[in-house]
Amino acid sequence: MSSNTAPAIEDARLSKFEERVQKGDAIEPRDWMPEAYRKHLIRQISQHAHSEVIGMQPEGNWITRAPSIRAKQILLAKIQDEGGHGLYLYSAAETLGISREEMIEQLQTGKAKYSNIFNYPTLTWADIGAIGWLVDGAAIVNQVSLQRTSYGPYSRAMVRICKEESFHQRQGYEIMAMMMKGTPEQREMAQDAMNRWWWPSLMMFGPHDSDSPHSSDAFRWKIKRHSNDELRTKFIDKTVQQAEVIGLTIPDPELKWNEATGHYDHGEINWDEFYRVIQGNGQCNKQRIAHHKKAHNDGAWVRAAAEAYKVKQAVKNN
Ligand code: FAQ
Repeated sequence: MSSNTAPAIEDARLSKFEERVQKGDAIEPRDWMPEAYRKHLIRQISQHAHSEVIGMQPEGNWITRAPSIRAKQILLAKIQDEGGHGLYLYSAAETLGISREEMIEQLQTGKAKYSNIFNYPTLTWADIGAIGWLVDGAAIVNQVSLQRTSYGPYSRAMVRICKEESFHQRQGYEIMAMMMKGTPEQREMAQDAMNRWWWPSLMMFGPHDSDSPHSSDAFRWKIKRHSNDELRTKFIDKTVQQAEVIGLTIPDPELKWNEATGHYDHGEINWDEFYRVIQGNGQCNKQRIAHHKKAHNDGAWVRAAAEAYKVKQAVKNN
């Protein structure tokens, strides 16, 4: 092979890859892909997986205090689903050549992020309603769009996850609707949860498009199909109506229907708070990671037993 053949082959592979992406083909683990595409996906999918797993903690806080056996069963099932979503997503990321151990290490050392939203405390039962309704509601809007993302394993994981998320969103809305039909104290509790979770939910979609460094690659490679701001607007439009139906007030005095755009205009998001939280300095970041480390260490014997079983089976089959 001459010295200039390698770059020529590389260029040909890149053109073929970009052509396939433009055509809407799914890229699969064994297909050639540019290194930057692989890295971009590992970052996004692993952060997504970490969010699902860390996201079990704020809700787990209420399992023992759920107000009825029905509510407890539903909450348990939901939290188990989130753990399952984490597993699909870690598996999807592993197909890109990173191990589970590396991803966990990146989470625990702060190299990998997880969603801003899970660094806020769950103070009352209404927070469980607000998480299901607003947080899962925001997650669905983002994930429905990701069902058509270009990487096959990620897109297929999203299809399955979205089915479960829509049940989660309804369970949250049901809690809020029931509380709004309750006593004045219950209504106040629901409104208080709404006030605390609204703005962090809007932050889940990420910075404005003009401040989103990863968006241009994400669009070029069809990893993202809609922008951060487009998805945020979609979420606001549908959630405002749901809030009105049950009598909750959106805590944004600047929220206003805009006839010309056909969407709601909203007040400015507190981006200082967003960056503070995602850089590790939110109310619960340290607690979340400490808890993750403890659970991971406590589970070391399970991993060792599974590994020993795998070795035993391999010996038996040889
Ligand atoms: N939180 O250039 P962009 C769920 C970071 S699902 C923390 O716009 P990108 C279900 C971003 O990583 C929730 N960090 O980035 C559930 C980057 O920093 P980096 C999780 C954020 O990737 C419900 C920097 O800011 N869903 O929770 C956030 O193009 C209830 C610049 O941002 C997903 O992960 C944020 N919100 O767009 C579970 C969806 N936003 O990496 C339990 C998949 C941005 O350079 C209970 N992810 N950053 O250090 C995505 O769609 C995208 O990654 C975005 C960000 C839209 C989140």
